This record gives sequence, C-alpha cells and structure tokens, in this order.
Amino acid sequence: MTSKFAVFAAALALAGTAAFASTDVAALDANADGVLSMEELAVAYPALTADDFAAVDTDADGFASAEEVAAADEAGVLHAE
Ligand SMILES: [Ca+2]
Ligand SMILES: [Ca+2]
Repeated sequence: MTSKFAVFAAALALAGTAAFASTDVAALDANADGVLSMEELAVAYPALTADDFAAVDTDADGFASAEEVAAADEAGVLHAE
C-alpha cells in the first residue's frame, strides 16, 4: 500500500458524497495490492461478467484500479444489485 494510494483513497472517500454510487475499492481489495482483480470486484458485483470487467479495466492490465472503478461508477458500467 503506497501513501500515494492512501491519499487518493481519502480523496475518493471525500468525493463519495457525489450523486453516483461509488465502489469502495479499499474494502474490496482483499490482498491489499491497491487494485481489484475480477474475483475481488465480483464480491461487490456477483453478476459481473468477463465483458463487464473488461469494460472497467480500460488499460487491459487485468486489474481494476481505483481510477478505473471510479470511472466505471460514473459511466454506469457497474450496478450494485
Ligand atoms: Ca487486489
Ligand atoms: Ca487496469
């Protein structure tokens, strides 16, 4: 866990009062590597498909960063059901 990520997470938490639903990356990051695997993201979104995850993982590195998850939240890619 880098301090840079911690600062970003804090900023994200502060921005959590925005109108769109925000996904709590820190809470879902089971192995604390700062990014979410499809398995980690699927904990919050059980209906998540590989296509859904690919839509979130915009740089296609196989992991959803906090930035990518926030963008997906804003774009409505993720839906908490
Ligand atoms: Ca992780
Ligand atoms: Ca990514």
